[in-house]
Amino acid sequence: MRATAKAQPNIALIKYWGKRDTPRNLPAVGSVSITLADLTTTTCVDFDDALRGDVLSVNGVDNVEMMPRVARCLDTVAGNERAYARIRSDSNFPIAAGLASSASAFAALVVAADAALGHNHDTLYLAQLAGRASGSAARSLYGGYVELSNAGDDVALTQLCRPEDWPLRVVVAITASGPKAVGSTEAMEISLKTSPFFGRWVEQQDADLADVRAAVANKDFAQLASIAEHNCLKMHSVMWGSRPPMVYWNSATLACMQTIRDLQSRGLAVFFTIDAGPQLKAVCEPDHEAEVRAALSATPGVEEILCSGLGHGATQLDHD
Ligand code: 2P0
Repeated sequence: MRATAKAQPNIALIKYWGKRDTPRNLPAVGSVSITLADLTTTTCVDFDDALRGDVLSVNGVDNVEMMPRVARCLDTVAGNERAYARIRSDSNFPIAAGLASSASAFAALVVAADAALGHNHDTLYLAQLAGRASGSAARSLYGGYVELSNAGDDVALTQLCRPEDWPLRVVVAITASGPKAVGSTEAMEISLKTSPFFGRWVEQQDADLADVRAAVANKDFAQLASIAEHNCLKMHSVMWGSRPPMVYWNSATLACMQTIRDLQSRGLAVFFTIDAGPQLKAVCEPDHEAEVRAALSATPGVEEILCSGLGHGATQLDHD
């Protein structure tokens, strides 16, 4: 009972920050993301009755730290009476550094586990299961421009636009490659409990979602840029206003923001977004990618640049 699946991380343009139901890991707000093409996580799940416990390796190294979360996710797919599994997960980009590695990891895990069991559940159901493990992972089941909405007592997902219908490019400036100080799950809880801006953040999200939906429908880059930057900076304002404050940026993150502002003032179609980590993600029209890449590479403190197009949702690769 073994299968392999591949999934890509996604970058939120309208952010998920905060939960309305912590035990079920349901988000407080809807979100919109773009699924990447070139950053991938490949996960093999092998359920084996001979095993005496689950075994996880991440990028070739045994990992016990992630095991409880991975085991809980497998329980939701296979049930509590399941056989133990050997799980091997490999990513071609830095993990746990604000590059949404948990999104691609749990999307690939759910698809591989479902395929190994021969269940063939539909994409929405698998997305809902992936979202239980990591809210953003639900979006990586779908490709292109993806909206996650709160629907009844669960989430619903919609592909707003296929990747090939608006093939923007993403240039990621890595400014620090270590793991982040405070994980997203804990940071969201702190924001909800302590940030004076959290309530306003939730109240305003539907308007931002409507604006980004319209921008994507019209392929209006300027509108997308304006609303995505606004939403990103509001999310970070919520974090900065928390107690203790959560500041994920470093000086290079700010330098990269200035680089994007300079490019914008010269008329380039580019905008930035930043998640729960110090990396800056620049989204641009394909004609401007080389210039964006060069400018970010030359920005002090940038350690590495990754580029990606937009891709499709998680897919099963093979099955024994
Ligand atoms: C997002 N982030 O929409 C936002 C923006 C980070 C900043 O979703 O607690 O790892 O596992 O559901 O999915 C990161 O949060 O959080 C995230 P959990 P997750 O992409």
